This record gives sequence, C-alpha cells and structure tokens, in this order.
Amino acid sequence: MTKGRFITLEGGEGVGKTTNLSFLEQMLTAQGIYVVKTREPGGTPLAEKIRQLLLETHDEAVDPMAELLMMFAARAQHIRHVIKPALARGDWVLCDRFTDATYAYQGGGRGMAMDKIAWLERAVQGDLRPDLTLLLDAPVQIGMVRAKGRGELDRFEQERYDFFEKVRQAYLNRAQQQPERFVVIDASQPLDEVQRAIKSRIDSLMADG
Ligand code: Z5A
Repeated sequence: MTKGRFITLEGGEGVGKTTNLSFLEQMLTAQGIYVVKTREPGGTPLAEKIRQLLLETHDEAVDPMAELLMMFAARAQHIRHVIKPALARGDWVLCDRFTDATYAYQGGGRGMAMDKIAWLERAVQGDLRPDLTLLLDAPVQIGMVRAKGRGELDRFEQERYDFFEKVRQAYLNRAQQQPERFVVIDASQPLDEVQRAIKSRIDSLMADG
C-alpha cells in the first residue's frame, strides 16, 4: 500500500483553488493514485449543512467565536468521516481549504486570537496536519474580478476589500513561518504557468517517496 498524502490548496477568493484541485486530481489519477477530492467547510453531509449556515446571510450578526466554532465543528466531522479513513487506506486527500483558512479568515480577517485557533486546532486535529500546502497567492483585486462572474455573493464575499487584504497577509505570514510545508505560487500568472509550478512541486513530493 502506498503512503497516503494530505495536500491542501489555500488562498483568497477566486485565486483558482477549485480549478487547480481538479487539475491535480487528474494528474494524480493518471499516475494510478487513488485520490479523494474534498473541501472545507464541508466534505460530509453534516459538514455541508454547517457550510450552508456559514455562507448564507442571516438577520442576526454572526458572532466571530460562533463562526470559528462552526468551522471546527465541520472540520471534526470531515476529519473523522473522510480525511482519516482516506489516509488510512493509503489514498491521497486533496482538500480545497483547511485550517490555514481559519488562521487567515477568522484570525487575520476577523481578528480572533491566533492562540485560540491553535488550541482548537490541537483539540480537533491532534497531530493531523497537511503534508503539503499550495498557497495560491494573487493581489486581492485579481481574485475579486475572477470570482465576480458567479452571481450572488455569499456572506464572506460581501466583506470589504481590507478584510481580504488582512486574509492575504495572514496566509503569507503562515507560509513564511512554515516554509517546509508551504509552497507559495503566484496565482496572477496565466493558468498554464500556475499548473506548471504545481506539477513541479508534486513531482518532487513523489520523488521524495
Ligand atoms: N472559510 C473560512 O472563513 N474559514 C475556514 O476555516 C474555511 C473557509 C475552511 C468558502 O470558501 C468560504 O469559507 C471562503 C472562506 C471561508 N470565503 N471566501 N471568500 P470557498 O473556497 O468555497 O470560496 P472561495 O474562496 O470564494 O472559492 P472560489 O471563489 O470558488 O475561488 P477559487 O476556487 O479559488 O477559484 P476558481 O473557481 O478555481 O477560479 C475562479 C475563476 O478564475 C474561474 O473562472 C477560473 O477559470 C479563473 N481562473 C483560475 N485561475 C486562473 C488564472 N491563473 N488565470 C486566469 N483565470 C483563472
């Protein structure tokens, strides 16, 4: 049995996570690797219901702590029912966002204390961390223009420009703090350049065994 790998794609809205996750899935599947493609918040029926609650707008203001706890509630379901079983089978898990998004959005964007997030991370995940995180980085304006074509904006997409600047900076800070896990890819490049960079990093991960 091959060793399962846990790969996450991160970045602000519209940077190309979903597009490149599918690219990665095709690339790995063509090499005979079993892949589980999933996303956060979500990935199980219950976690997808929590996602819906998180993304829709409400008449009452959403308390940042309530938002943070809902992210981790969804994550606990996802880890138990999808991520851990897949890794135990030797599959590769490709996840559209994971806990780095919580540090970036709830920590950077909303201003929640990073040590509270770290406490929840340990409580919910134990030792589970991604083997590799591809951070697709682009100026906020570029992602916003790319994402705009999709119609109605969800609760996060309605945030102001400076919220997304803080999110971007928090992601870049995490990448700088954990260079052994993160690869920062310039997502403002044409898609084929982005995918060349992703392929090159995955090739070296596979060569490492
Ligand atoms: N959230 C949180 O707050 N805390 C957490 O812990 C977690 C999440 C896990 C939902 O995430 C929200 O949850 C998210 C943060 C919060 N809110 N926001 N914002 P989501 O992942 O579902 O939402 P998203 O970031 O808005 O994803 P997205 O808009 O679907 O973007 P994307 O997946 O990165 O982009 P895409 O759909 O692949 O590409 C967008 C368009 O750009 C598309 O037409 C592509 O063809 C095009 N594209 C992609 N790459 C390129 C390049 N290189 N050149 C030109 N065009 C490109």
